[in-house]
Amino acid sequence: MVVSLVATAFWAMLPAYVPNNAAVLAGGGRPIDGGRTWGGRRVLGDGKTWRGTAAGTLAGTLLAVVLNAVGPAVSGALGVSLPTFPLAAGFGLALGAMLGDIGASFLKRRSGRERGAAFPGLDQLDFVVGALVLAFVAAPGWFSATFTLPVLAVVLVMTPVLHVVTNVGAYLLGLKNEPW
Ligand code: CTP
Ligand code: K
Ligand code: MG
Repeated sequence: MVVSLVATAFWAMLPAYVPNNAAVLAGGGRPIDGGRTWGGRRVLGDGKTWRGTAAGTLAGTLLAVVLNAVGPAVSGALGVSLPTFPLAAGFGLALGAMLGDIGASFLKRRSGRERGAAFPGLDQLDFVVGALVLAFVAAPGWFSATFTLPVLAVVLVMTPVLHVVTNVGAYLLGLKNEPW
C-alpha cells in the first residue's frame, strides 16, 4: 500500500522532476526577460533562459514517452500499477514545472532577492504547484485518476526532500552554483 503510493507518486511526478535539472545542464543564452527591469529590478533575471526552458520542457515530455515504454516492465517487477502518460499530461507536467520555477523567480526579484538567492519553501514547491496545475489543465481526466488525495499528499511531502537531495548533489558535482 505504502510502496504503491510512493512508487505511483514518484513515477507520476518524474516528468516534472527532470525539467529543472535539464535546464541547469542546458541553460544559457538569451534570458526570457530580455534584460528588462520592473521597479528597478530584473523581471526574471539571467537564470531563466529560453534555451533552458525549452530543453527542460522537452526533456520532461520525452521522459514521459520513455516511462510509457518501460512502465509495464517496472509495474510488473514492483507489483504495482504505475500510471501511463497521455502526451498532454507529460507536456503539462514538464512545462508546468518550468513555469512554476519562472514564477518563483518573478516573485524573488519583486522581493529584492538577486539571482541565485534562496527562498525556502518556494524553491522546493514552485515547480510542483506549476506542474500539477498545468497537468490538470492539459489532462483533467488523467489528473484526477492519477493524483488521488493520498498520492497528492505523498507528492507534497516527498518532493521537497528529493529537491534538497538532488540540488545538494548537483552543487557537490559542480553543476550548480548554489546548493538549493
Ligand atoms: N535555467 C535556465 N532556464 C530556466 C531555468 C534554469 O536556463 N528556465 C538554468 C540557468 O542557467 C540557471 C540554472 O539553470 O542559472 C539554475 O536554475 P535556478 O536555480 O532555477 O536559477 P537561478 O540561477 O538560481 O536563478 P533564480 O534566482 O531566478 O532562481
Ligand atoms: K529555482
Ligand atoms: Mg537557484
